[in-house]
Amino acid sequence: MTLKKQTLGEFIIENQTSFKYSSGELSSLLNSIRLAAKVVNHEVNKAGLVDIIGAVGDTNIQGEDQQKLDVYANDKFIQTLTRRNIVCGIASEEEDSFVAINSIDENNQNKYVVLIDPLDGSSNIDVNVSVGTIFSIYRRVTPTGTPVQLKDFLQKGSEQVAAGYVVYGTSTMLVYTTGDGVNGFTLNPAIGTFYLSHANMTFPENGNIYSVNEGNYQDFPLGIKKYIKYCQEEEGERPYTSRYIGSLVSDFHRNMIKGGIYLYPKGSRNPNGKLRLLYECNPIAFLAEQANGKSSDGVTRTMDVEPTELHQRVPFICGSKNMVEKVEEFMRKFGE
Ligand code: AHM
Ligand code: MG
Repeated sequence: MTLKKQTLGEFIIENQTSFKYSSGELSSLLNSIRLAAKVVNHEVNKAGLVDIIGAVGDTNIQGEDQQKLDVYANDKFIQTLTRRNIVCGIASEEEDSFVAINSIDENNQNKYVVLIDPLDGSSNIDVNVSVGTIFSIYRRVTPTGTPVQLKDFLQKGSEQVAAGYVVYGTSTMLVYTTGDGVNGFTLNPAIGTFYLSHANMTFPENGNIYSVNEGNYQDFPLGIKKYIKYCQEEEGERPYTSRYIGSLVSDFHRNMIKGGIYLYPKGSRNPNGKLRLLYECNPIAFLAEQANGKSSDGVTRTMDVEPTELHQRVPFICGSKNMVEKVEEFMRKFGE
């Protein structure tokens, strides 16, 4: 007997009641992200056709301007969430400031804000390597019907109500959490439907993969340098395998399935690391913790960091629990 696969749409509806603030609003929001993801996926899949359909700045056969894919993805996610009128504000890695959506209208009772990195790892597009979208959802802290404010976005990661990513890889997957575990859905491109393919995803407690841009080695704090050497030593399960795609979602996705750790530490060139707390680190940290993994800057839990600005960067170490704890041990011992 073959079991009927559950679609993402069915899953969202069936799990709506288990969500503590259930009002259907979060379900509509997740459905909009699902829709925008399909549209962006379609465009990402055409990326290699640039010589045929035209380069950035050209006008295509339908008379539309060709956009850079990260700009396209940003527009699509913002448009979809705005037109359906289901959030009161959006902040994006691609925008200088947040976008308020009819939040001044007292009839607008939308209580969620979305923070998004519409196309992360976009330097990989030109070479046909996976990229991703990362999203993070919070309840606004200011009253509904009043203008949305910066403080609605500057919330600690521990306040997230949902987070997830879409990975545009050999297959396209949407992976998300609403604080009740992590589930992954794979897109069947022939019919444009996401199906539950990875139920209840969890990190193995230990792993043997480390993902870091070792080109920055000289720049790293001593604790991180010592940890990298530890990964390379021959003892027990070690040396570990090095795997670095340079696309956070893909590196994280692989590590969650196989067991591993991702590191983007600080360095003299990037004094706070490279990755953005609100658009990249917090949503990935929420997924990691929901999947029995761990995330910190080497000392402090990522989701406990108090945000001070929208585009804030933090060092980011995330993955299998025991591996992250080992890095923290090295940081305590050797520090800078
Ligand atoms: P982006 O937001 O400009 O795409 O940068 C984020 C990406 C991550 O996906 C990836 O892990 C990292 O930058 C790679 O950086 P580097 O090339 O410095 O190793
Ligand atoms: Mg990014």
